[in-house]
Amino acid sequence: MAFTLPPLPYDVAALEPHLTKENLELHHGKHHNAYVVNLNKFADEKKVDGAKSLEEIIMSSDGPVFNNAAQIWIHTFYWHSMKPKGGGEPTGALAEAITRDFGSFAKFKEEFTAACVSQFGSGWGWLVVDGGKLKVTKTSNADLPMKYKQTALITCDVWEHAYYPTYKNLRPKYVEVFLTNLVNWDFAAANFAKAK
Ligand code: MN3
Repeated sequence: MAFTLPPLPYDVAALEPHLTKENLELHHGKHHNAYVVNLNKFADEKKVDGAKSLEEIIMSSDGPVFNNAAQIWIHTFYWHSMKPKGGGEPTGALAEAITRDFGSFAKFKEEFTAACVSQFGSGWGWLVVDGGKLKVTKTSNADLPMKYKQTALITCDVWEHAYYPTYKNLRPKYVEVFLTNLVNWDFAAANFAKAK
């Protein structure tokens, strides 16, 4: 059993000025890495089958094994949910589904922002596919869509460690910048294509 920290899909300074290099060094190098170190420790202690994938561990565990495995998976997913020069609007089938299920892209943005800003304490805002329909959801701590048979398209980390180094207490500003400058609609579209 030895999980390793997946590398960032871009340079640690690539999201500046929207998320600083210091912010990503801390978030990826310290927080994300700590979940990897802890999963290896707890999986060893709990004698988790070393042949299991991260997804299999997430779906079959609870307590510290679940928490650390899910945090590894979600953080890797979060890094891919952003890209340098991200933002803008999706195109093609995903754009059509957003209009179909939210009314408009502006309505989707309103719902996603509200979910991210209103999540009390630590957690995540999500765009998911649930039974063929797009939905905005939020989860607490390490809870995640796969537990509810939903397919995740994008996520925004709203744990304080995700934005404090750049935005201090201003979570709404961070969420606005996430949607305007960072969100990776190519990643969302690829996940959407696999969900259908
Ligand atoms: Mn985080």
